[in-house]
Amino acid sequence: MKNRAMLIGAIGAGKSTLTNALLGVEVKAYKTQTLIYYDWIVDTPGEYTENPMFYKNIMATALEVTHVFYLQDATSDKVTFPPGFTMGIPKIPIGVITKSDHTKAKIAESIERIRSVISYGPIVITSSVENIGIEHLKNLVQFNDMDSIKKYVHDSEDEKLLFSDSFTVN
Ligand SMILES: Nc1nc2c(ncn2[C@@H]2O[C@H](COP(=O)(O)OP(=O)(O)O)[C@@H](O)[C@H]2O)c(=O)[nH]1
Ligand SMILES: [Mg+2]
Repeated sequence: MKNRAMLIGAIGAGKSTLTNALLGVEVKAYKTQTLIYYDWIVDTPGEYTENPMFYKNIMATALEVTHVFYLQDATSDKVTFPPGFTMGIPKIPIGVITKSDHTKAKIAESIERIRSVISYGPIVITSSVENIGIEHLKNLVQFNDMDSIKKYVHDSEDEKLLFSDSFTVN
């Protein structure tokens, strides 16, 4: 299977804007009511994440991808994903904090939130508007195992790229 990422996150978290930034093209901006397949990205409706009734849709769509981007809006106080949510989805998890450029962005709080969702995996602080962290996301999707991802994160020495590891005590 070609490496592909599914984007999940609340309504307004920035999924469609991030899709544009990742693809480097302006795809039509509208409220995504259904799954939209682009080249290597699957954009999902925010309802999938906000309503547990749709979790089965997330599971089904996950079968078609290699990576899942879990979006946490830095400007939102909403708890988007239940703790440990990534454990139920057997695909490489990547935490994405969106809107880091925003004046109301709460980065530290967002990192803590996404850490509780991603027990073991990378977290990227991004801004689709200012093109921050976008390159890291593209690079991360090329890796097929977490050891390579962990090495990439450490070698990058970028404070906007973290690795969440709640399993290893050190
Ligand atoms: N400041 C800022 N605003 C953003 C960013 N990404 C998205 N937004 C805004 O957040 C709103 C929701 O974005 P959208 O991509 O439609 O969210 P979606 O519902 O998850 O697809 C829009 O008004 C975007 O302009 C960002 O990186 N920075
Ligand atoms: Mg959208």
